[in-house]
Amino acid sequence: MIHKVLIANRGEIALRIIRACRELGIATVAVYSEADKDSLHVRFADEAVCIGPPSPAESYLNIPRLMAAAEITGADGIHPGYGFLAENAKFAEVVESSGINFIGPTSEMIAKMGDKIFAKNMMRAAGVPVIPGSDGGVSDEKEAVRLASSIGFPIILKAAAGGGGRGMRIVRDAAGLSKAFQSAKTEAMNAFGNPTLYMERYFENPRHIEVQLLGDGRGGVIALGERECSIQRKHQKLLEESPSPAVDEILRGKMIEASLAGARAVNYKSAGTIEFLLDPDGGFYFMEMNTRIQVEHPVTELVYGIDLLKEQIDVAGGGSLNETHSALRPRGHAIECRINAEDPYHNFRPVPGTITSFHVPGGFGIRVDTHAYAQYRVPPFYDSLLAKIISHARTRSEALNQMVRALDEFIIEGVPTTIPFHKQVLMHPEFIKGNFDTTFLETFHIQPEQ
Ligand code: MV4
Repeated sequence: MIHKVLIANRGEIALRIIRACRELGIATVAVYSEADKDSLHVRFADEAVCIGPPSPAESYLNIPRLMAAAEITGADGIHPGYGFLAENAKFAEVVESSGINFIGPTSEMIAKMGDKIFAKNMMRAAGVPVIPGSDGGVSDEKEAVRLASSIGFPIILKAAAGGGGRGMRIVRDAAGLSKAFQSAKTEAMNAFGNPTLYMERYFENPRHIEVQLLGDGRGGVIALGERECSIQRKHQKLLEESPSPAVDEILRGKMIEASLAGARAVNYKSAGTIEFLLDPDGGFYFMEMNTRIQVEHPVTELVYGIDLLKEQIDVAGGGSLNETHSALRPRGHAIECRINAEDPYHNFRPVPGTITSFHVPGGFGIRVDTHAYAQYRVPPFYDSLLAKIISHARTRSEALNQMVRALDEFIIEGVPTTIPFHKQVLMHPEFIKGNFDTTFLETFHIQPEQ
């Protein structure tokens, strides 16, 4: 059992964790940087500790300061949220060795899944289909040439320590391989401190589909369907939905079986996600595993009627999954729009500043997760996510219709937001038909409204 949770995060996810703890009767400790002293997570937590100046390195990424805050408040659990230190194996290890419950998987699991080559090999051994490519790292240019000719062009080079799309190079022919290999290697070294690259066959028009997992680390594991995450820009997801318009009952069954096999093979504990690439021909392939609660978790919560944060905290405290978990069935369709303080008509440039008016939509089937309020100052130091609107209805078309209505109701003044962009996506005929892939936003050029 956990009695007091320190939330090593900020923004909407800090509030989301505080709400789950409240309902579980668990006390909460907020930590905040000097830039976040007026934030709602500070107001809503039972206690709050200022951990430093605005820069993430001196606050939300600073392990000694976080551990000091946990020690002085007597927290017996730490929730990392997403981003920041959520998938930092070193942090999880420090938390574990101080005798505090890290609300996530073990540090060992985070390290294993953080090594994308190791993760692929583990999943392949568990019988999960993985993207064809090199079985290990690509040691030098000569090996890159040899491998590419056996895989066939185009290929993609990825960083073993990367993930989420950073440090990747698409190579279309042998002539481009040498330069791409060297620059990807340098970039991987600079970004992750590890130059190791691996190679895969490159799929031109994939969909990005992920399966939500929950494990108790005692052999209990469930898969809560898939999320369609293909609407993204520069590896930032903008809109997610569940179920995917591209997944039928048969494919869903196969993706769930593969995900369960993967999770069981590692005796997974906590909430986690397996990311798949779905080829237009219907083949699906493991890409990577995320060992955190994700931004888009609410679409799964609404479709499956389960509070994933409460479950994640419960299994961290030693709780087991039971027959009520195995009996969960999907109902209807949910869609999430991420509302960022960004100008979608100027390259999604983040625009910090003061929100002068703020009115949140509501009504049937609408949930809004936000830390913003009227007069809130959006700081320039962090991610620009302001709010998530999630709509849930019996059918996809009703959920889309409700979402358009909610976007129309949302009043945010003082900073530009991605609201008008979302309305344009939701009204696009190919999006409405469910006919899109990860290249959708590159081909669909949005225009400022008249
Ligand atoms: C791929 C791919 C095609 N083929 N892997 C990996 C991380 C994820 N966020 C994007 N990733 C991709 N991996 C293979 N073998 C296509 C993507 C991909 C992508 C790649 C380059 C530039 C933009 C992209 C947008 C979505 C997906």
